[in-house]
Amino acid sequence: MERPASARSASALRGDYALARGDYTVEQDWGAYTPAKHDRWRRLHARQHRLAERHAAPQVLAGLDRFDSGSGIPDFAQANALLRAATGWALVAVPGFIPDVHFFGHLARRQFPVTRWLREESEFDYLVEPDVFHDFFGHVPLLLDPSFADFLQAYGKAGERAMALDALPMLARIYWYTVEFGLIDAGGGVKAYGAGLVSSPGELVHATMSDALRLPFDPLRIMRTDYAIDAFQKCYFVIGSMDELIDGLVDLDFGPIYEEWRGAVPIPAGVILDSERPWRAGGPAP
Ligand code: HBI
Ligand code: FE
Repeated sequence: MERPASARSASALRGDYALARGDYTVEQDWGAYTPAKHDRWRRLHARQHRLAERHAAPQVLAGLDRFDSGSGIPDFAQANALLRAATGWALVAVPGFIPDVHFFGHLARRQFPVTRWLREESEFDYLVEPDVFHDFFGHVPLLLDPSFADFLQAYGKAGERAMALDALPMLARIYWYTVEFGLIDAGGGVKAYGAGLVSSPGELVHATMSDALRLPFDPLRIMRTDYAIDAFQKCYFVIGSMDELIDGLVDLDFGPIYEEWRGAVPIPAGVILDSERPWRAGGPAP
């Protein structure tokens, strides 16, 4: 099985793709995780959960509590029993990054690809490629939220269309600034729902507590905005409710947007346009 060219990490991919099926799924092989791996998971989970209690969105915390996965690397089959009953989603184990066409295809069928390997001790604080901790602690809890679950499937379906229109980079920005680095402020202050924030000790605090540039959620603005993959984000986008994601996506007519903007130079991350006001607690600045 050839290894997919990863969209995000310069280094060669590290998962074992030899046993991957045609859709890039593999067995999780939960029995193969060593006590040392489960111990590392417990330490990662304990540290991150303490930060998540203060800085993650309530929907994320509710999902973390329902999966209750602090005692060791979770068995995806057990997680799926809860997940299928709640929102019809199921986790599929993958060796790591998989080609866009397969990734979108899984999301369109309410299947979330979760990397099966856990980071090394030397990567405790940061790694470029998503591992099982990033995916399960960062992404999976929100799959229990019905509105987010609907959005993510709609995103998967939109991805298949974006590929046909050669506009994948624009749609990938939506994933990046919401599913990976999204912020929500339902009135009680800015909290993180994006997995890249929820699973990161440093950026979770930075995104919610620093004077970072935060802008109101705007799908077209996001599709025109560049991003960096190996540093803290230079800007974040804030929704007021989870419904904004699905509402913002289902009403978009991507065809004309792609036609107009596909070849445009992206807006550099961190730039604020003349017509824009940063997000302030309680809504966009006056
Ligand atoms: N594969 N396993 C995995 N996890 C991802 O988050 C992922 C991927 N392939 C492609 C991809 N993300 C991005 O290109 C998304 O924007 C689609
Ligand atoms: Fe991710």
